Amino acid sequence: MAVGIFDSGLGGLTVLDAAQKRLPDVDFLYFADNVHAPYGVRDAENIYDLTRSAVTDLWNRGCDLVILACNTASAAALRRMQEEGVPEGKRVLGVFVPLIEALTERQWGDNSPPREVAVKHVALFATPATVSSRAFQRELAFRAIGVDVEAQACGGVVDAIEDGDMILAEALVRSHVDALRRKMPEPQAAILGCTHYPLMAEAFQKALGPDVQVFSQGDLVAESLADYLERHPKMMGAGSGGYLTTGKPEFVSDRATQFLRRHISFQAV
Ligand code: DGN
Repeated sequence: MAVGIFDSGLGGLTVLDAAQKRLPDVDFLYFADNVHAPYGVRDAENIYDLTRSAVTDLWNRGCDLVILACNTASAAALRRMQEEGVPEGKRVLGVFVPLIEALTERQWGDNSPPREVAVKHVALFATPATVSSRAFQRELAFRAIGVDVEAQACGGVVDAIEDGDMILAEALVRSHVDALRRKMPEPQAAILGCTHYPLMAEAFQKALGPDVQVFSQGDLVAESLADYLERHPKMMGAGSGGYLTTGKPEFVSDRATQFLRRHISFQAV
């Protein structure tokens, strides 16, 4: 039995890792579309096509439930896939909602009208595609009013992480935080709106300072998944767990092993 987890590359491992810790008895099949990464600089149509094809592959391998552990794919493809219809018995979920529920202190599925929340000034760090989609602001507006969101498109960070160049990634994080501060000098909270960024969480926190609450998606998505599977146990699906990549398995395995600090072995799709 396996739940599918999809990302364009390695960032979704931050969600997978949290999900494995929260749900040790569930198998996960991870799909990294490394050959097409990064998605963050592609147009929405292309991101939709790539995402749909990877998710269909995971469904065909027996994963009834697939998590888009990628904000860029969630922004460009999730609503559209849900609206166009998914095959019977299959489901696809994204990573925005658990994060926004945490930010707005809502319980899962609380569909009451938008209301004032404690946090007023929010910095959003995400890929260029996620920022230009405004999907985060749209989902937030369903739940909260009076929140000022300043978004910073963090060009280059995903590539640096995928290449394993953490020194460059850290320098880019500092410069993106500086750019954000020029637009919003005193954010109260910062959203790491890309699943790659928790790998740089310390650099973000250091650049933002200790007074800014930094929200990452891993634990929040894992908790929400645990809740979902409790209510829908059949969605654990068939098939077995593992790691798949459209890229070069050895290279991707080395990077993943370095990030998660345990041996990970990817296979070619
Ligand atoms: N990890 C992806 C996200 O959460 O948006 C970004 C990956 C990419 O391809 N840019």
